[in-house]
Amino acid sequence: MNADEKYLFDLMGYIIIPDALTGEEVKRCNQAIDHHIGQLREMQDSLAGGSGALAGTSHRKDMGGMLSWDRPWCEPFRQLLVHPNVSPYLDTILGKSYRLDHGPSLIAMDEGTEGGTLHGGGIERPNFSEAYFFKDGRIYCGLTVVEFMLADEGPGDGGLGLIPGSHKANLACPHTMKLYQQYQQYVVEVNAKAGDAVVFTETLTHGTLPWKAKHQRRALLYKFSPGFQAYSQGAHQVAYPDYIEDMAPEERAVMEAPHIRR
Ligand SMILES: O=C(O)CCC(=O)C(=O)O
Repeated sequence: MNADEKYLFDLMGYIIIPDALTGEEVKRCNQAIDHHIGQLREMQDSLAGGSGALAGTSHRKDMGGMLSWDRPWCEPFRQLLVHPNVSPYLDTILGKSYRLDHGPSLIAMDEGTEGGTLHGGGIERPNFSEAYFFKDGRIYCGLTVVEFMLADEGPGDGGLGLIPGSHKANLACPHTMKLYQQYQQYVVEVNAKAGDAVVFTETLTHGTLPWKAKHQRRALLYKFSPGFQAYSQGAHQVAYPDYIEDMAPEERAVMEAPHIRR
């Protein structure tokens, strides 16, 4: 990650890495997804928050579990955890020894699929797991998304939308803006090609614009955290020692693996 890219990420809260993946890598991911297409599920609930500007004729489709698929299907997804075109960005943003917090998950949208409300950002950062600040020449960032595009997202298609700079916002985003009903000119529709990767801090206000293109949207999301902290429990199945059972609930709470407490 060079000095210009660092400046842009700090300024805007996101950066696009063009051609992060080769055409062959994109093809291998898409073939593996096609092989498991029966696992793609349309969401039961709407993400549009009742907004007419985000409404559509169907809900978003999701799929997960790629890292546990049989070989060779899992392989392209495992390689993305440490991809040489992407890890240097995560090393800079999260520090070396970053960890997979959760994911990967696929977002798939067919023509007419509704969007999802904008969320996160500014004062909505609930705690340090999603913090963003800059100190002594270094970026300090909590939960960070790498969104690998497995299909083109061109102008007017919809898809990933975000408010540049909102990771530093000090005031709440207007509700009508989160619903994409007002101030649409300040919401950037991210345009990227299959193979590009968009890296953004989860504190950036972001969401999904209704999908208008004829082809299926496919975006693959990995969510990373610095190695020392967690937003979720990640892949860890923590085997607690037996004596935990004998502890008072408040004592037990202190023993838990790093994860977001709700
Ligand atoms: O559609 C997108 O790419 C954004 C997804 C999103 O908002 C999220 O995963 O929190």
